[in-house]
Amino acid sequence: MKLFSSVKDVTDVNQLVSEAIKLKANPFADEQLGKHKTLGLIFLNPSLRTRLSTQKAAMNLGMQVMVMNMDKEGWALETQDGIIMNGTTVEHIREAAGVMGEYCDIIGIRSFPGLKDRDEDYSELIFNKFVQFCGVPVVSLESATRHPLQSLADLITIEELKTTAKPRVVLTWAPHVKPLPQAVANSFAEWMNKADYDFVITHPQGYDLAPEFVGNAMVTNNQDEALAGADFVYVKNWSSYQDYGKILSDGDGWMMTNEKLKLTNNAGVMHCLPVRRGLELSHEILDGPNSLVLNQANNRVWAAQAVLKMCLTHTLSS
Ligand code: AN0
Ligand code: CP
Repeated sequence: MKLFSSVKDVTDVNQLVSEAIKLKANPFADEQLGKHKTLGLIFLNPSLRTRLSTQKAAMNLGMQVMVMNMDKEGWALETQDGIIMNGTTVEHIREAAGVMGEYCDIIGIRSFPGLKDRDEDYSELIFNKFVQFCGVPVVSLESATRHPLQSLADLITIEELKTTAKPRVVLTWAPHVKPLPQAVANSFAEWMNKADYDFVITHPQGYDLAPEFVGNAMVTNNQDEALAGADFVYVKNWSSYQDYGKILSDGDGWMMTNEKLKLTNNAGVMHCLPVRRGLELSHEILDGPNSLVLNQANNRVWAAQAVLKMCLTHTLSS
């Protein structure tokens, strides 16, 4: 089955980035490709960017789009196999995914982790069941452990703006009031490791990401050391992987500010959004010349368009 959930699902990442940049210059070049094809976007969690950018990308390719807010408008989904459904769930994911596959040529699905059971979250239960039972290509709109369309947009943004072949890219943890998934950070790390940059991850103790995502990145608990000479700083909160789903401290002093920007090589500052102003990132950075958050949001369209084009032309590797 064809799917896009990880950098590993892409045969040639450089080619995918070039494709996205080409589509950005000429958005309607393939407007016949998706004619009479339907994209179904299924959301089990909220979204602004993913929903609109993927919809826009599909429209640029001439596709029809159906959006379903499953969490609010669908039947309560059962995901466990073999159980007697005499509780609150109404419809099993086997039937729900199968039915949607009947109506759609490509399905995109967003399903956040529960942040209670690490093994269940990291087994990608819901995403994988959709892949198994819907019978059409599936694109992750952020799953329990990854957010590949975001990471591709982030990679495009860095490729467009880098001034050296191997920029120093720093992923820094930031404070937040709610326990958030590790998905954006995991995925960013996975794509950065693939890109052969000078990639550094910094976070307080207890926030190490899963080793399979850290890869060969340099990891330090000293944020100042990480930021020294950075060309790009990617700011993101995540909850603990070790003490799964927990917030371990208030993260005082970890917010990215103009003062910290002085340590960098006048770095571009990135965030996937939505961002908590004055908590994760300072107002001055978000409103200042170093912020790349709108460049990233813009590139979500071209990332999605390149991936949908890949699905339509059957060039996904897995
Ligand atoms: C989500 C997360 O951190 O995974 C979605 C980010 C795109 N963020 C929040 O829930 C704030
Ligand atoms: N960055 C991102 O995925 O935003 P949404 O959650 O609003 O889709």
